Amino acid sequence: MELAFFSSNQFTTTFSFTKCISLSGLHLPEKKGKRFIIKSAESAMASTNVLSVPSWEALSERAGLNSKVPIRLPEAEQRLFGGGNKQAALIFYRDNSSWCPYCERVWIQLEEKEIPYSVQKINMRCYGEKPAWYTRMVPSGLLPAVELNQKVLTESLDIMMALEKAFPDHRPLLPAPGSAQADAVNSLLKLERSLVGEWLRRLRGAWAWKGGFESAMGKVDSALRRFDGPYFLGKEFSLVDAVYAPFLERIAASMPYWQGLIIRGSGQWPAVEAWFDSMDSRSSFQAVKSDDFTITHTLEPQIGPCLSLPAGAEYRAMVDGRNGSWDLPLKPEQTAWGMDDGSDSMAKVQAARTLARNHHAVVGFALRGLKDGENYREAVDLGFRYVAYALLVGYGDVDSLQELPKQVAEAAAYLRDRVGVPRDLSYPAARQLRAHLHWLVKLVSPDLHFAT
Ligand SMILES: N[C@@H](CCC(=O)N[C@@H](CS)C(=O)NCC(=O)O)C(=O)O
Repeated sequence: MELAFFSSNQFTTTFSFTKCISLSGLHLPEKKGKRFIIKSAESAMASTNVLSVPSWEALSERAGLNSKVPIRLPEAEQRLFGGGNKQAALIFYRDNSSWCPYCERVWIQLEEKEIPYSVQKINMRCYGEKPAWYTRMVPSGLLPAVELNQKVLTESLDIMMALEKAFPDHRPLLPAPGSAQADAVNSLLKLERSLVGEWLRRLRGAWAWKGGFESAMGKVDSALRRFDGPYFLGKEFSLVDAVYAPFLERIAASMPYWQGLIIRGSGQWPAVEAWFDSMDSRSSFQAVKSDDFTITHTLEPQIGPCLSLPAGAEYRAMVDGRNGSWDLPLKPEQTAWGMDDGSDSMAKVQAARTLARNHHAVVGFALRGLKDGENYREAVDLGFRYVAYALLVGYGDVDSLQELPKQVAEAAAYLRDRVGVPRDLSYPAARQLRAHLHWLVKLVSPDLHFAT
């Protein structure tokens, strides 16, 4: 996975769809007076094919880019909760790919408490040096950090405790002192650390601790029953849930993928499953949570190699689209993310809208996957317009796409494998975009399903 490629340059030119022409089942509108010449890579002059497909302007209009669309939470630079004269009370420094679990727990807390904040995104080390001003401010370079009343706070748990104290008028996420719930908080936070330790040992293949992970999960499941769930401290969501969420999410995606150990849907830890269902009903968690593909493809750069067991082969095939799971039409699918029925038309519109809004950056990003990428810009641009159109109107077998150079398929596969959730899109929209890019890959170059 690479840095975010979906920048937020708006594209608002209007262009109406005109008459439709049909290409082997896919009805494509023809842009008046202009057709697109696809140039072969070897020679920019050698035009090999002529195809019609809507312009990005027309696609933008069709995707509703001219109307005001709310900014997705991962893209927001400021969260004022109600607007008006409110000002950000703090600056939240978090990683710009939305991979960091420690940032995620603070993020959930800020959203749940509705503390007005502004966001500064900082790269993780795997993307290179951090900005010097950040390491001057936070010498360890670690994320997250929060700037509150001219003080810089680090260490996610310390930040969370400080926010509870500094914003008593915002929904308290810690129980009143003296209650059984208040007494349980520290041991629950310790249990979270021990669960994460067991998970990492198991995932990295340290078999000396065999059984340790299951035992820790059993303790978490029991802890969730202590106050009758569904959350750790009972019926109400608390800071403890925000602390557990990022790692339980990563556990639920990584254990089935590498080791075939299903967390959500196996019935082995029912209180944990009920907790996930309740968390899914919260808009904070819905907006910040990731999906199986993003988690499993970004974990190794962060924690090192994971032990891949044959027991995980089937799940891996599903997550990586190797068992037909990316073929259109998408079927309902249960993953660690939850249930996605695959037919959400708004998800398709969101995916098309993001593609149309950021088409220049997206095409440029996908060209990085090619040798001499710039030579193929026009062809890749055309292929991606087909994808946007298919998302908005429907896909089909477009014979003429087979005549596109195979580099279009390579670029589409490169992009498909780097769409990040929640950074670029929500999971249902990302799933649609991946599947429609996969459709293009298969049409253009049937031998190249899994290029990257
Ligand atoms: N104990 C710290 C851990 C923070 C941490 O490890 N952050 C990681 C990201 S998940 C980090 O900033 N790593 C440096 C980097 O990759 O840039 C906390 O709870 O805040």
